[in-house]
Amino acid sequence: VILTGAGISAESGLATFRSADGLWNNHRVEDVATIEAFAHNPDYVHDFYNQMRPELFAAKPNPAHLAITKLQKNYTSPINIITQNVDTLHEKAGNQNVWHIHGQINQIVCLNCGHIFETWGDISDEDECPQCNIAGMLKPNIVFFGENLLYMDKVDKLLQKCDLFISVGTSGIVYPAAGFVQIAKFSGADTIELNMEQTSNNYFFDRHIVGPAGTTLPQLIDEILISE
Ligand code: BV8
Repeated sequence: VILTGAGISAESGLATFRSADGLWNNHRVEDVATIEAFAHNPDYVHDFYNQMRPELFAAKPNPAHLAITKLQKNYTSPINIITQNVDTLHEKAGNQNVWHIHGQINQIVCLNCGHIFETWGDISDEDECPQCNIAGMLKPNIVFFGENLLYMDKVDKLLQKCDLFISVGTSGIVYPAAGFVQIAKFSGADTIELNMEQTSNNYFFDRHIVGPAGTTLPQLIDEILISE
């Protein structure tokens, strides 16, 4: 299992969440990525994601994403990617078995009928659902703080039978994703963390590889494939 966070997309030019000023794309996360913020001011939150969509649409995968495709093509056991990222760089790199536990920027969900559809365009509070035609109930299919994660039953199964857990570019702050390494460890997996620094989760990682993922992940994957 490979768990990825915003750090794997940093070398593709996308902002991470916990940059120095604590802001994210010049906004406080609490103002744009909580279910309360969305309920209170849906247009403000729609605008935030509408502005982000073109940048993520244009973003290109970097060597870290591409190395995962190489691993999936050459490794005998199945490799699953659990990503906290809402960008589609794993898919653009040709990665398979990608699970977006925090949702995706190019998906919209209707809170009236549950229909999920794809778009890279703008969404507003007036738009109608293409399935039930009710207006004003569309939300980015992104898991806000206070919402349950997606695919958690699949994630639980993957972590229970995981024998190698690699965490790439996540600060280990946001739960429950930050607790996945613990479940993998207790299931007997070897655990490796790739980050620019050691994170707060260091107790559960057997190995820390410090450096940019665009360099460290291809190197680790070559090491794994040679020992295959
Ligand atoms: C839930 C959507 C159950 C927006 C996101 C108090 C204590 C503990 C937990 C909580 C608490 N209060 C509330 C909670 C729960 C809360 C939580 O964990 N809060 C934290 C902040 C304390 N979690 C939730 O609400 C989750 N839901 O628990 O549901 C529930 C349900 C109902 C009622 C009750 C309970 C929902 C969490 C999902 C929230 N949505 N995103 C969007 O993405 O548009 S989270 C957001 O943070 C992103 O998804 C992001 O991916 C995620 C994690 O951040 P990272 O990916 O790690 O990014 P970050 O910038 O932090 O770090 C980047 C790392 O990369 C750094 O370490 C850096 O060193 C490294 N790096 C940088 N460059 C590179 C690099 N590494 C390698 N190479 C590089 N080049």
